[in-house]
Amino acid sequence: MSKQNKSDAYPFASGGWGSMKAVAKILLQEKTPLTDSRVLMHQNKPDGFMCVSCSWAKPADPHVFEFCESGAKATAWDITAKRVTSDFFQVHKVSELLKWHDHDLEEAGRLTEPLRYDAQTDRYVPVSWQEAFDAIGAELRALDPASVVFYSSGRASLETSYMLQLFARMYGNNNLPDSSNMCHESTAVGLKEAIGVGVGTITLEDFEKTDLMFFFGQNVGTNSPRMLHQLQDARKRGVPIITFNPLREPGLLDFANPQSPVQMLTPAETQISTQYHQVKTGGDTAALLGICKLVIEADDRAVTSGTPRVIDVDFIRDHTSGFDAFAQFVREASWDDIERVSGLPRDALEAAAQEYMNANAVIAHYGMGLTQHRMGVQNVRMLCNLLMLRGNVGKPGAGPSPVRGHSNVQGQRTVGITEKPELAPLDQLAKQFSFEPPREKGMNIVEAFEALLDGKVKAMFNLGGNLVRSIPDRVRTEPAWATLELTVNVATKLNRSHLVHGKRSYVLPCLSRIEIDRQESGEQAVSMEDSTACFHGSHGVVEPAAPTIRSEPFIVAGIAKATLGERSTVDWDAWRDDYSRVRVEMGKTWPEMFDNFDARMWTPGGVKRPVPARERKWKTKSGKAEFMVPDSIGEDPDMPEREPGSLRLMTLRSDSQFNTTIYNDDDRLRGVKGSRMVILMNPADMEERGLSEGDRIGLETIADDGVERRVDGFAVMPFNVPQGCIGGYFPECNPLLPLWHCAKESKVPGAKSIPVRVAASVR
Ligand SMILES: Nc1nc2c(c(=O)[nH]1)N[C@H]1C(S)=C(S)[C@@H](COP(=O)(O)OP(=O)(O)OC[C@H]3O[C@@H](n4cnc5c(=O)[nH]c(N)nc54)[C@H](O)[C@@H]3O)O[C@H]1N2
Ligand SMILES: Nc1nc2c(c(=O)[nH]1)N[C@H]1C(S)=C(S)[C@@H](COP(=O)(O)OP(=O)(O)OC[C@H]3O[C@@H](n4cnc5c(=O)[nH]c(N)nc54)[C@H](O)[C@@H]3O)O[C@H]1N2
Ligand SMILES: [Mo]
Repeated sequence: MSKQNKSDAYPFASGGWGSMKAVAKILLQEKTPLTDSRVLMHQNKPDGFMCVSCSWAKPADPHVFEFCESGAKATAWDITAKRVTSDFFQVHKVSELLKWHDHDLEEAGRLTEPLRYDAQTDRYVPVSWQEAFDAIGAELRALDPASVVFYSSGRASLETSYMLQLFARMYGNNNLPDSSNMCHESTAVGLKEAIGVGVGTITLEDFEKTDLMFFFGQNVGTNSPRMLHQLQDARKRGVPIITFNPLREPGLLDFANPQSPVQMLTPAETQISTQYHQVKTGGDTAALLGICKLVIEADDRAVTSGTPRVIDVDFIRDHTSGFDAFAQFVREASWDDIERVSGLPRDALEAAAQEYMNANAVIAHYGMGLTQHRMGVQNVRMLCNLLMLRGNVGKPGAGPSPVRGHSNVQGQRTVGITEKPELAPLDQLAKQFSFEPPREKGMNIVEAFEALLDGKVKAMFNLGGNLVRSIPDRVRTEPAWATLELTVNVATKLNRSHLVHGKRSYVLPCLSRIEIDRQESGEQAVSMEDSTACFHGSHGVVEPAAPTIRSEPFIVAGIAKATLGERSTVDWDAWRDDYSRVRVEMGKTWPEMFDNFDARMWTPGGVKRPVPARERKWKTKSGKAEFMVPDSIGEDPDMPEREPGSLRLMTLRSDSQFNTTIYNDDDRLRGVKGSRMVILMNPADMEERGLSEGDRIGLETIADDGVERRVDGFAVMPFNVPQGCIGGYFPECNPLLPLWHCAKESKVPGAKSIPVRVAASVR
């Protein structure tokens, strides 16, 4: 862990002076009084609030300023001085607001009053909380529970999530998708199959014990910048970092630590990646296979020559199954295929394999570059194959490290937000709350939208999120959203999904976690789970944006009570008044995780959730960690190289956005300024198409389902990216992503490999 000098005077971490300027700019833009920068002091501290941006671990011994540029922006965005009151809707009709840019909608400020859509005037009009709850309750009672979906976006606390899953199940369905369905569900499925638990196994302590780290498809500088501190410390110890990423991401190359005055004043940046391999998008299974092949062949030679073995023979014998079939497959794999699909020459993979074989404890970090593919689950399993070859699971300094997205997305799954009944403790819930929970599988997010397109989904309850923008296939899904009978959105800020409303629609403004939450029993705290499976308490530090805003538990309790009435044995009012009562129930449902949680939730560094694979206990079908033989080495079934000139589009985040929340149009780290409508392209691909920098192009999806998917108006920008691969921004590119182009086992949309062609170009 980092041993920074606590008196270091530089408040804005994550990447040098540019980062500090960006933070100052957004504090000014949001008119947050400068004193509010003191709010940032409470961010990610054991006695403060947990950042609303990413879910990276919170150290027990935090820095003075345990936040980064991205986290500071997210905080400023929530505690903005700007407000959207009901007067705003007197001025702006919904049809007018539909023409606004995503940025401008959220930039208008915090929502302050509960709102109901009024079709006659085409406006949102104020409604009292009780009226809203009663009306929503009546609507839900009138609908078939099978036709209602409860989406969670990943920010809501463990307490709110526990309440929501119980409400949905008492109401009558398991339709509880969350944002991980578009994100790390490939991890939940892949790691569960491989090592018996759907979360990563490392904690911050492992950073101090590791001798090598891999980075597959995760953009740490933008999406989890606080992690750069641990990476920098490891680098100072001489730990190599080997990165696989099609783009040369500045945040993965160097890091200037703004908490270190010396670094800020001199150009003494730390080199983050010691090897950087620009794998082709979708080529990771092939690259991993190449490294596995080199390891297994080195081991074969060791057997022949009688030298020490290269693979961890004891681990493989005692703890795994399926090794022989995997080794056979690996030995037979051809270098031609590996090099063609990965886009990497053999000697590059040899350099990576050599480091891997020299290291005793290896961590593999990864993100959307592995999971958001048709082969997303297979990518995750190949990564496990590589780790397992040398026993790199369940020992200090080693293990898979999925870097999760939303600040409580992992925790929501932990407390029962899941459409998969087998992952929820239904028997226990039945006993604890005297009801019969539904046993049929619910819908994940892709299935929910397929059903919506088929007219089978009638209502969507959204605990955060902006699905109209975040989901694939906007050309089809956005019009379908407008056919819903009922949309209920619990939100902090206005977004497009509130405007493309259902026939009846409610927008319910909720507190941000940064705000003080006062209920009958006093100020309330909530809790979340970070990326390393540690739970943390969090309480707000600023006054609510308006006295009419309610907390998420308040809103869920209100709707649950109004919908379920006598049917429910839960005293929803009591839960609303005192969240520790919810934690007591969580403790009854999962004593191993939440027993006596109220007393433990403020533990510095968090409460470690039991993760059996950390102890080499494998909750898989065979009771062992499982090797997997890949179906193919990563050729995308939707993307055979069938059309000359076809390109693979990866949709990316900039450093000025949080998912569909756009802070501004710049991407400082990648050097993009003033527009998000850009396509990053290899200069040779540009030349082949007669394109020069700044030329305008349209992109068209290559698919034969008769749907035209096309977006125009992109400017081409030359970029260091492999030929055949291009990058664009999410959510602007979402109309190009077909709903069915998703991983078959996890249904995570293949947002990192959309087959496209350049449709038109204008100079
Ligand atoms: N500031 C900020 N922080 C965030 C978010 C945000 O929007 N803004 N979003 C949050 C959420 S919900 C999530 S899920 C995470 C997402 O964080 P990441 O997992 O980092 O996701 P992306 O930004 O989509 O980009 C992933 C990286 O994968 C690379 N990549 C693309 N295709 C491939 C491939 O085929 N192989 C490999 N090896 N690499 C590839 C891209 O070049 C990019 O660097 O961040 C969270 N944190
Ligand atoms: N093409 C493409 N598509 C993608 C991705 C990609 O990389 N490429 N990434 C996918 C991923 S990883 C994810 S996680 C999804 C995200 O998809 P979503 O969950 O749909 O979207 P967000 O942008 O995270 O949600 C933003 C909205 O949440 C609301 N909000 C903010 N804070 C709070 C809060 O504290 N409480 C409540 N109730 N509401 C709040 C605000 O109103 C805000 O407008 O998008 C996915 N879609
Ligand atoms: Mo995500």
